[in-house]
Amino acid sequence: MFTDKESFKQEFKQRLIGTSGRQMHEVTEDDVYAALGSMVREQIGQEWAVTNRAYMEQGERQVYYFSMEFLMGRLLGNNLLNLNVLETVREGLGELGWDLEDIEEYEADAGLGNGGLGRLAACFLDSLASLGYAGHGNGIRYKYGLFEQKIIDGHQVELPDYWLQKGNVWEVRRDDKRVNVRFWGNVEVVEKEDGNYTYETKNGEEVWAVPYDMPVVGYESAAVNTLRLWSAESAADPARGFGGPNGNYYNFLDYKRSVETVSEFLYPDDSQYEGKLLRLKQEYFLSSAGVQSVLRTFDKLRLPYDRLPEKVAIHINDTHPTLVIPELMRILLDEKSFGWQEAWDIVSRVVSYTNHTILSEALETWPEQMVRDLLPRLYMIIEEINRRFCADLLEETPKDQKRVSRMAIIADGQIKMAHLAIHGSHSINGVAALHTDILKNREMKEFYELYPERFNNKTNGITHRRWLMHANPDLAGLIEGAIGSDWKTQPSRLNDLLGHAGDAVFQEKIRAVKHKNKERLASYIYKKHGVAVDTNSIFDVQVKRLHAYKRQLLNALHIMDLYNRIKEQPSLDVTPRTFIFGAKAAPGYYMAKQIIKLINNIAATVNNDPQTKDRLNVFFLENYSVSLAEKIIPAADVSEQISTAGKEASGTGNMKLMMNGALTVGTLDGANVEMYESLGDEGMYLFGLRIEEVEKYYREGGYSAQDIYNSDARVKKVLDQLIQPGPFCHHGQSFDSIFNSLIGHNDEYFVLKDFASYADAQEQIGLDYRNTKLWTEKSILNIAKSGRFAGDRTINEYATEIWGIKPVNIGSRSGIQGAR
Ligand code: GPQ
Repeated sequence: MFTDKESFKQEFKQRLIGTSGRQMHEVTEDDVYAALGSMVREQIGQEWAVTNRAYMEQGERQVYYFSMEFLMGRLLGNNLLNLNVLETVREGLGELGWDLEDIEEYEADAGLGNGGLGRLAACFLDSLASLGYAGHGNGIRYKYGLFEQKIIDGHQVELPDYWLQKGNVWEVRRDDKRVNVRFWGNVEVVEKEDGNYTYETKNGEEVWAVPYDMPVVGYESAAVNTLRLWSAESAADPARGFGGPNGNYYNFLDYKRSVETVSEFLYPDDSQYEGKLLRLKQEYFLSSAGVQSVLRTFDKLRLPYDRLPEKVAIHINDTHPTLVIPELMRILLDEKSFGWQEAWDIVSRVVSYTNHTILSEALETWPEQMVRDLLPRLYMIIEEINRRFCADLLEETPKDQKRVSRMAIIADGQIKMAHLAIHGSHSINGVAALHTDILKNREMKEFYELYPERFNNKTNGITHRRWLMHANPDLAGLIEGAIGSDWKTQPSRLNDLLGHAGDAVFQEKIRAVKHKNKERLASYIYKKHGVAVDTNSIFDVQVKRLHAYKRQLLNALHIMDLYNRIKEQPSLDVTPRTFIFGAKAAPGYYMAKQIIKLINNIAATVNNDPQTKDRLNVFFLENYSVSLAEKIIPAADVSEQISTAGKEASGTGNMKLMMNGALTVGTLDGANVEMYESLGDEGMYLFGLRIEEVEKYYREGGYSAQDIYNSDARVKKVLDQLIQPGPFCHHGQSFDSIFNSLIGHNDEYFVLKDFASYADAQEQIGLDYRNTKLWTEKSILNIAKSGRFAGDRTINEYATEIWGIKPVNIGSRSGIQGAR
């Protein structure tokens, strides 16, 4: 491996020719990416082996983070950063004539997740490795990641995301670690060698789970952890002919294809439950393959299984992998001969669970019959878990059969996965203080009363390495110049910036960095939309999944109102603003797709109207993804975090934008509440109903949206524009369904109720932005206070309070210049 720039260049040139089979003057940027990737990957491989040996030898507890989603994004830049060779490589490549940033664009975004939940998993992996914890990811290697979004005529169109097309330099297929997963079939009682009886599932469909491992490199730590992603393949068993049930070649091809669908694609729904059989198959596939592989690793320690909890922690990211609970029970009961109580004790000491939402439409419940057919043995076990649980509940409160029915794991023909997850775990956590309060005191109140010691809060956090150091290197450099580099390993030290908040010279530099980032984004927008954006305008950003509760609609209606006001009074003094949206809608979510269309109609009008285009611009940037987020977030002045209070469990984009110096306009929802604790009114623009008010309206059957429509002329005008020909409905279009959700269905998300207060906050923002000194001070305050929302803080809390693990001593990273 190279130790400095010259040796890098030397080695790289050789490798480039070697891997591409071309002469230097013939190579493409694709070739450069491939060569650099393989070179980095090889270096990581050395350290990976060292880490794995250290973990084995030290034999400490290891954590396995089970998640249906890992939204990793690109890895080249991050791996270079964490290996501490980013600058060396950037300079070396530059001298050879390539720009590292351009080369990074050749990597496909690993979009194996929908949004916050999947990206959180990716941030956690980064913190685990960087802090030196033995913590690994366990997920599915979807052949197709989250769909690619195209905007055609203002509408979202979905295209498949075949991210593996050009291969994936980071992964290693491990055939020796393959396990088998069985679906369907019938459960038989069989006699064991020792004369006892056990259960075995016969027939059915056997699927190979083949792991592809990806290294997860820590920053300034020698740890290289593993993200293990499972791929489904058909068991082409020669003893059974072609493996298919009917042993004929054509049948075999059908069979192979049907088996492979298990890991074919990621379900594109975010916080929305889809009760599809294939999704259940995916969940069991991940749970079973993951558990089997964890146990294989444990087997190497040659310890009895009652010591499993000392060595293994399995964390489930929401309820999607809850089947690890009955699956581990199955193995302990049927294969390891444990009695029920002993097995249950082991399982619940191993498993812990994070809840990510209280939205009822997101809570998973699987039809009993579907589970019984697909997973007959697991169904028996879940039934028994439920039987015992209900019996215990009834013993506690013999007169309260209703409580038992409410809390039961199986009720009304449905299996409630959250109930199973809570009952089978030793820890249940929410993802922000407010969210955990709601879990304890409302949604899961009776479970909290039953198991108070299990419930705890772990406010989310994000990796400052990707979201600040890598995405915004100029800001990182500026911070380093002001306060040194301790914050890179102790992000809470960002707080030291407070001493510079009032420093005029520092402020000027902060503004210059923001401006440069805005120019970069502006040139991206110019490439995509052909519009030259005014980089002195406020860059007002709302980037997140499209959901009614996140209220992109509130933002859109406000822009329509601004437009109307300028049209009515052309001399109106509004601070020029560029509204930037990025959002994918679930393909079947009609209302969300209508809102995308509406935003694009608004854009077409305000960007082209000579009276508004110098003051109002709107861009819906297509295909929001991790790599696009890395371009947008550093350029943001304003961060829109405007969900209906009580609906957003935490939010994590709010933290990324804060860390990059954007000021938040937001409701007291999710982690905004904790941001506000740190920032106060000087650092943040609060508006809207508080959760108590929202709850009160819900209890009392809502407020009257119609009243606001009748009494607020501005609101009335905007709403009428949704359904009448005019600036936002062209060629006979009409946004009836949006109008109806507000007026017909009485505005479930309080968009109209919060409109006036939102418009006021936005007006204040416009005024404050003109006071550059004040604004910059607020921006620095945000950066300084963002250390609290670094994932390292979160992961340290999980490690000590949930998993009971300490960093592993691996030794030092060697061979690389500057590495410690
Ligand atoms: N979240 Cl249940 C998702 O992104 N997908 C999901 O399926 C569920 C939750 C989000 C949640 O909406 C955000 O508020 C959180 O910040 C995020 O999970 C991470 O906890």
